[in-house]
Amino acid sequence: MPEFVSIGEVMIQLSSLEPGPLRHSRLLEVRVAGSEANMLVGLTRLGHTSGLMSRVGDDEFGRLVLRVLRGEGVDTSRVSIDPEAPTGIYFVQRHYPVPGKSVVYYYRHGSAASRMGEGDVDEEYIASSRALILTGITPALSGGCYRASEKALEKALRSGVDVIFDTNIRMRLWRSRERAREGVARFLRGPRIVFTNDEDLEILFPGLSVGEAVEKLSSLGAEVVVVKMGSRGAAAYSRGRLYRRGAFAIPGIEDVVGSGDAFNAAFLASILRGDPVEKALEYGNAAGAMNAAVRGDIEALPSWKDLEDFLGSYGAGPAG
Ligand code: KDG
Repeated sequence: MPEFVSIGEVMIQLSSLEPGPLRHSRLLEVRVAGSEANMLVGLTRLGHTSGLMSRVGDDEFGRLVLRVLRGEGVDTSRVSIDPEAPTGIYFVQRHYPVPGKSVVYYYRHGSAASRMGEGDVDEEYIASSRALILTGITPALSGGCYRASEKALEKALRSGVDVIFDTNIRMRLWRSRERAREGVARFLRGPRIVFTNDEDLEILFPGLSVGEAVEKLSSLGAEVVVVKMGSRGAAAYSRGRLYRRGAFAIPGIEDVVGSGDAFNAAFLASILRGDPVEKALEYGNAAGAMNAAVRGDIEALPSWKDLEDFLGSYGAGPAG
């Protein structure tokens, strides 16, 4: 049974080769991505085992998702094929309108994964894992996906399995800040580690400063709260102490989509092998930067050797 398990949608990513508005893109690259799967692949590159609970369509894209995940060593025995709905897809517009940033356009409504429900949750799979990884994306996909995420969370907590949660608020899925706040709230109680960012904190705790929101979040029970701030680095709040590390200034950004997942995988693997929090932040920032420098979410997820090579060139990075 895998050490890390998750539930979520894996999609086909169609990413524009050229920067700029998608309507002018002539070439799109086909890849496979999805926040939870990105983290699982990141963890396998760092020596762990992982597995996903999901659904794909009975189509060429579903077969591609399965082939890529299997090729990366992710257990797909809990991914089922839905003959009645397609595999979701999304497009990535790069460097426009804000240079250095990407915009995503989803075509996932009614997709196979969005039709998941409580029956897609394998409780034994969760109970025998080391940690369950959840994000705020899956509960936003549909009522069934919300209930499936909730069931997975409850099973993990009852079984003494660690829960790792990334707030990952996607406004295109929740549609209003209120719905996002209410939908994500259920998942903030119980995780041992919560990943978030300053924009999500503003949605979850309106009117509070980042510091106040982090304290509020950790008062709900998380041992470690990590705030990812992109080009401003990352901070972690643990046992009443705040740790900060600045981001690495890389020469060129290709696509920042997926960098947060790369950060999470490296941070987690580092913390779990007993590194101090500052070191885990350093690995997280390094993995995030390495991912942003390359198009695609999973292609540039680093091994330990890759991380050490990067840090060998860049040093530990700014203190933050
Ligand atoms: O974190 C990266 C993800 O946002 C991207 O892969 C697409 O899973 C995705 C989503 O739901 O936004």
